[in-house]
Amino acid sequence: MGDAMVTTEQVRLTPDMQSRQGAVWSRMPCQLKDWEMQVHFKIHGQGKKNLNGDGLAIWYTKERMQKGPVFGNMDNFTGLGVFVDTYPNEEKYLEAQKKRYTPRTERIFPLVLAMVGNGTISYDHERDGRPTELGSCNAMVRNLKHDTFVFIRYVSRRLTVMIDIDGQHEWRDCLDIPGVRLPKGYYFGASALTGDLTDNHDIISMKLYQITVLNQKNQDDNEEDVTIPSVDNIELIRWKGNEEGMSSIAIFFTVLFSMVGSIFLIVIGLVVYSHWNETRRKRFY
Ligand SMILES: [Ca+2]
Repeated sequence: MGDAMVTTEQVRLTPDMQSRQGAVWSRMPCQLKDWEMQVHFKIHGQGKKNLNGDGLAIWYTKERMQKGPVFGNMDNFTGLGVFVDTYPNEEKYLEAQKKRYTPRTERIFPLVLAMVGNGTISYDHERDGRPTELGSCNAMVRNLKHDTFVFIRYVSRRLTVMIDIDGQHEWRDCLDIPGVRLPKGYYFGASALTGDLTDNHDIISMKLYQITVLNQKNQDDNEEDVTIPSVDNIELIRWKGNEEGMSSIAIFFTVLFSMVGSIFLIVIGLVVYSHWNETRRKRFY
């Protein structure tokens, strides 16, 4: 869909041109409980370091074929997104805000990041998804001569992402998160987006493997089916903008209590003043 071009060698999600977005989606929902997805991709373009973007995303979501701002896919998605983010928006965002805010963890770009959405959570593009990040790692993936792969494994509710980008045919750990609950019957997809900054975002192959886990049958039978994506021990927060600032409700109550407090003080003041006036009058006459 979108600006994606299908050739015999690859699906070019976006060409190395501004303001493009494209995607490919599976037609069939995935009914596997445990699976592995191996994605062979290539990101390359004319842009010099830090002047290219924005990256591509691999999806396992309830929704499919919905254009939007999250690497060419819709925001508030339901399911899993694994992003290969090639442009550090947060750096520029903090510079522009003139904030002397130092992020807790330094992140080096290009960045591979995983996010789980439950349909109400927004991806914060300005901050490269930091508020909703489950895990991430650095991956120097641009303009390489050798093949580059990202590997997503979802087995026994454990999400593991590995990368093979050094041309050594070795998987390198990127992130590993237990307790990830993803329903069956979602769709696989890949999408990419360019803005002012550009790159060719190519998908060469996506290979899905069913994984069979032994000795887990009894345990699985006791677990009820997952209907909404979630991650154990992590609250998938709804992102509302400035995390240092006050929310509108907080501002409302602050103003309300300030007003009530001021009126209370004025009333007390008036009572004390009239009482003092009276006693003074009594003293003089
Ligand atoms: Ca970014």
